Amino acid sequence: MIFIDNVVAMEVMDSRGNPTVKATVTLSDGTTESAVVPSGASTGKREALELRDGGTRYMGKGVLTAVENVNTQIADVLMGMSPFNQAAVDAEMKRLDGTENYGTLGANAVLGVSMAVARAAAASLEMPLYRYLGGANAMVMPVPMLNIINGGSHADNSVDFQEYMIMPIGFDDFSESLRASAEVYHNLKKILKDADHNTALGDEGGFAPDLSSNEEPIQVVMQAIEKAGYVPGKEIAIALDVAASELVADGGYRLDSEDRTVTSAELVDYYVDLCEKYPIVSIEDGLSEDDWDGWKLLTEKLADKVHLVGDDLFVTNVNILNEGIQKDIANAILIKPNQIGSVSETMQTVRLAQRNGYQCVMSHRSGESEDAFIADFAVALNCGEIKTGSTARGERTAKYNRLLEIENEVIYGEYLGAELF
Ligand code: 2PG
Ligand code: MG
Repeated sequence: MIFIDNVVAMEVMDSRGNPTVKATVTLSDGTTESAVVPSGASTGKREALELRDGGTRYMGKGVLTAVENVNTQIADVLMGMSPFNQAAVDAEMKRLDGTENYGTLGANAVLGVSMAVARAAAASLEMPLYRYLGGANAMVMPVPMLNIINGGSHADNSVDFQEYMIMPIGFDDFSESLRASAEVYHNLKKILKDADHNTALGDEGGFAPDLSSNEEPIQVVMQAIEKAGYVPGKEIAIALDVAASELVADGGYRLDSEDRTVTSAELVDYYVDLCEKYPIVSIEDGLSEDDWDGWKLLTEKLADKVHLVGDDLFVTNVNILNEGIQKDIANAILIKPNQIGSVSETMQTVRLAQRNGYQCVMSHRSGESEDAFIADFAVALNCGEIKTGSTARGERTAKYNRLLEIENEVIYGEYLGAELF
């Protein structure tokens, strides 16, 4: 019988120059696989704990304690276990931690090991990761959401909304969708350059120009879609991540670039107006994680035509999602494994979402690495959508490039495109 023979971790660098955990698992048959944990900037309050060392080293962001937790406590309990029972491995780490949010070991320690175990199991069986995790029925190639204008806490510009994304929905397959998206990206760069805007990139590979309202980026993206020769709304649609939890101030939502503070109801009206003017098919975190009344209003007004995605709102947590389902809040969920801490718990949340008709969007974090685990994971869970940045910066393209490989292997695969809406 093949068993987990060794578990070790080390501190490596993420895409923002902060340290993160890389875990490596070795099996008794000699298989060795690793995984690197991502890290967010606009994090939800109820996310699992990301354990940082504090002190002066790396401005307090070191992860040597998390690394040590892997090398000692986690390694101790996992060694000898089968790598082919992911749930048992994850449950064992949960038991060892003893808290709801991985407050003892750190979700960064646990997730790294959880992902590395899945990878090692797949490699030992000579299966691609998406096939191991998803089985014979893992066939859906996700529609990408490409964040081509970055704002909010991902860029030092004036734009309040965090992400302006394009969704190539009018194409037959993933690779054509990616090509069209890259063309829009290049046209956007030209438009910005011609208008004397800065074309430096934000954390997720999108541009980060100073624009004078939160609507102007949408107009610029519309121009870029057209300039690239595509029909907005039909071939390429628009998605937003407002990350509204970051805008809460003065008893409302502060829109600095527009020099005004608005109520939930006013913000919802703003979205309704934007959705009438532009082909917006998805709005993530339109309201803050604490504003469930606002979310209810947003859901009532827009759920029949737009995906309303809960990120900070649900933090990939099965219990919070369940509360949302009961209260009829949102109709889609962002799936970030590090918000909840293990592969099995992420899958549990996706199952609940899918049973209840909530669209799942597999997602990167703004702090990433070359690890493309989420590309395989999106296909494994037939998510249908993936958000992993623009077509620039290696940590973002690693995921798209992995999806291109997967697309070549998946026979009888589907690319849902406009069918999603
Ligand atoms: C988000 C993410 C990813 P962060 O808000 O959806 O784009 O950002 O990782 O900073 O939370
Ligand atoms: Mg978000």
